[in-house]
Amino acid sequence: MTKPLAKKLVVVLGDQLTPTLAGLQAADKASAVVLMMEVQAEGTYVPHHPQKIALILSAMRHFADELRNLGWTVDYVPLDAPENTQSFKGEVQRAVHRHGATEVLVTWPGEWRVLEDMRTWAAAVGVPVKIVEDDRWVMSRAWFAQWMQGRKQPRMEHFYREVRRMTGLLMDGDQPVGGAWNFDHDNRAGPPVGGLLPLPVRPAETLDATDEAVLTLVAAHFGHHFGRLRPFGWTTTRVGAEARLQNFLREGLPWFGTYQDAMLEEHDTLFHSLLSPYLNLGLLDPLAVCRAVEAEYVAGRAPLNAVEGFIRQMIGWREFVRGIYWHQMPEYGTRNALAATRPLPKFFWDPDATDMACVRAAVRNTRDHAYAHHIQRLMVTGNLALLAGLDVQAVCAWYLSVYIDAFEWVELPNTLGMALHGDGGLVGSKPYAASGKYIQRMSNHCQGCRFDPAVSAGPKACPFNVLYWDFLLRHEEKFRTNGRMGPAMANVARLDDARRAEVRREAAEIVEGWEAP
Ligand code: FAD
Ligand code: DLZ
Ligand code: SF4
Repeated sequence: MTKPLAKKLVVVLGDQLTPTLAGLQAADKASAVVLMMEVQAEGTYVPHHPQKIALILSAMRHFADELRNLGWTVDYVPLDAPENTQSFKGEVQRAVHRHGATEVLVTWPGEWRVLEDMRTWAAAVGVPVKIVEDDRWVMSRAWFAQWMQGRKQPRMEHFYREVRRMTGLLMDGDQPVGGAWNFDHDNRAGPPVGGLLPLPVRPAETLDATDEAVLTLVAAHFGHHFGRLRPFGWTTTRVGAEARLQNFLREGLPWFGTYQDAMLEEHDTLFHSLLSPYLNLGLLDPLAVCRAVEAEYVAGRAPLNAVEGFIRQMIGWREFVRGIYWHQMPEYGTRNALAATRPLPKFFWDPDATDMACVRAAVRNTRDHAYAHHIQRLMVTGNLALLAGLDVQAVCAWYLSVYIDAFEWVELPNTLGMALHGDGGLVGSKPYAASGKYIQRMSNHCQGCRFDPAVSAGPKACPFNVLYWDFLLRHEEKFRTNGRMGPAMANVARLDDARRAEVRREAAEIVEGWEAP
């Protein structure tokens, strides 16, 4: 007698929208059923920005069609299905019964929280649940664990060189193209003035019926969350994401490096690619994107500083933070090395509640587009949170909820580690603490601000200046021995007692003057 075929239920999550996903490859198209589920719990465990929820749900619906066209049987549970239990586990349980499945296959998720939940599914649903490794990464978790062995201070730059060698990206034999691994010194120009055409702010997208249905649904269920739902400028399909990539290669990449760290009051995106949500959802393949970017250099259409800078973000930072996340969780999420506990002020949800022009622009961008570029995230809101000692957990929850591309594997190391130094120096060797002078150099925000970046005391003083000195004073003991903090700590050491007391008093006045939400 032949054994009856096992009926597999393949679960595909909202950030696993890749036709070659490991979980799909491990199943037989002819007999398996793919389960995709929209659940309220995933929209509310932190109050995600409505545009982020809309992007994920609409991209999921489009991907379900893509899979059906490829011959898969897809069981898609919409958010408003009357019997929807609104949780992953509840929906997997119902689907196992519905289809008489004998095994559940699921690909490794993007968040520790979801992995922990998955580990309870088997007991709840009564059939084996196999979690297969996500292979959409250049460096596997296992490779990273080995690389970490014996390293107390893992450095992204060392990791990045390994990945360059491994992939051959921008390599000339065993040497880096152009004779250097890193061209960051060419990538620190202030804001562009005249002559240059910045990347257009997201061209109006033709929303299809699927997008419109999702936007209506999201408005009804999540419309009260922070952030505007419309205008909705994100593309929700693989074809659309590829078109955005092509647009970036032409319009943004040549200037990406030079203006990578710049900020402009009147332009929210400058030459940034805005590709992170598509990469993180699985609509774009990171390595294919890097190869396309490298080809622009080879063809002479983009300079090396731009191409190397972009590739470093992708195979350097993006892969590195993912490695750190899975290597260090769950303990990593509880770290708070600088004991930062102050509640978030109102202006994190209301740009009009602050007079700081740079902060207002970053929060406005976040509210309107669920987006802020890296320097806004790191050197404006992140820097402010670091300097003011804002609560690490609350800041991380804010970043996870408000950004279109935020999944915990990438959000947490960037926020807790890079921006807040909450991991004590695992992601970055020194805190990215900066005064208003940095923001003045890299942006035109200060020109229209009621504060003055050249002033460090009194009513005109830029709050970043006062808080910067207060931060260094608060952590003087800790950073005294950090070589990379040397010049800053030498300046702090020179402050006399009267100036120290003045800094502390003014810093307290600033943070205590911030309105609560
Ligand atoms: P570009 O500037 O065009 O960069 C190209 C690509 O490089 C990005 O699409 C992204 O995939 C990758 N990249 C660049 N920097 C990083 C980085 N530090 N870590 C990982 N990938 C990087 N990125 C997220 O994808 N999700 C997040 O939730 C997230 N949270 C962040 C929180 C803080 C506090 C900080 C400082 C950074 C965070 N980043 C996050 C990294 C970075 O800011 C975004 O990837 C970038 O702004 C996305 O916009 P873009 O596609 O226009 O990027
Ligand atoms: C963020 C999110 C949201 C808002 N909604 C869903 C959903 O309805 N269904 C789904 O499969 N995933 C959603 N996600 C993504 C998850 O919260 C989570 O980040 C991923 O499952 C991690 O792999
Ligand atoms: Fe920001 Fe200070 Fe410049 Fe105002 S003066 S925009 S607060 S850095």
